[in-house]
Amino acid sequence: MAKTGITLTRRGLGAMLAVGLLAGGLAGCGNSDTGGDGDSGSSGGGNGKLVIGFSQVGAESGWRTANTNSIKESAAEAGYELKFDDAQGKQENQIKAIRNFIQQKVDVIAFSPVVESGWDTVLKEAKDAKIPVILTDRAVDSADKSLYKTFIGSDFVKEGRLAGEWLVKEKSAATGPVNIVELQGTTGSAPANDRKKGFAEAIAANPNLKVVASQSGDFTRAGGKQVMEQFLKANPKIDVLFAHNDDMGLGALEAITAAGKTPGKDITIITIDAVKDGMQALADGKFNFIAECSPLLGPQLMDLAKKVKAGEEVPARVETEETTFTQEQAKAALPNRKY
Ligand code: GZL
Repeated sequence: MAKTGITLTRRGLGAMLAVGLLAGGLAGCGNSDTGGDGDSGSSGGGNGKLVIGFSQVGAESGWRTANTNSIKESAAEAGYELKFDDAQGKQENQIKAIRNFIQQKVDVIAFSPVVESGWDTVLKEAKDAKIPVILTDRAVDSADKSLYKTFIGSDFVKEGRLAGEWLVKEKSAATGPVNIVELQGTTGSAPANDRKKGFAEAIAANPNLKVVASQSGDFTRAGGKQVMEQFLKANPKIDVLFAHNDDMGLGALEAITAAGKTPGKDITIITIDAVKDGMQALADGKFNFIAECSPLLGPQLMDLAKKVKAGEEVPARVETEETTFTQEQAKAALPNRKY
């Protein structure tokens, strides 16, 4: 995905936000209802609070739960009214929610698009209603960049590339074919498309590395287990599993052990996210490498919502700072993990 605008780190924005929240909090400290799930109260400037309509993908993974918590907690801390909708993984539910937010005349609309395509019509309706839109976590493929103010989230191509680069090093001594199976995220979603792309580009450096099977497990544990069972039946020799998120990797662990194989040893496992359960599997030696994808977008979202509502200039893209973990690094990091 082409990057435009300035990339601000989470840390830099965090400091700016702290000052903003303190000022906002003092001003709004008289409100008992500080930003929970706004299911009442007039929208817009009704009670003087900034009103954000947020459409969330669903609750498919540990990452998503942590992302939802971050957004709800940050709205409460900022004293904003949050109208939160869980789309249960369905684009039509997100479109409906966005139309509801438009009718309710919220101040800002933010959402994590479940898939990349099919948003232009509803985003045009928001633009015509003069309600600014912020993309969080996942991107859209709209050619018209004026349909939203900014994107906050990760570089998924980089996450896939980091996973592939680690594998190239890990298997540099291999003299024969290294068979890889890939559990893709939700079909059509930006993280699935981009992680697949980044990983494929990186492993091209070692011709022994071959993706012999690739299928969506929809970012869920159940999906990861079910598809891994099929991979194990159809592929006698599997050396590596690349899962687009921890949850599918955790589901695959059950299938791998049920097939009498030792995860982390018979099959090298690489995932993305670094949620607590994934980091525990890594520390326990069941996973081998994780590329982090931070779900803690709440503070940045609140800061940007305040700015777009005030008509201030914001960067076209705000990227989160992330890292990677080996088994040893996971053991050291686990005690302080926030999610
Ligand atoms: C990535 C996010 C993905 C996570 C999955 O930013 O959209 O969706 O990697 C989640 O765990 O389901």
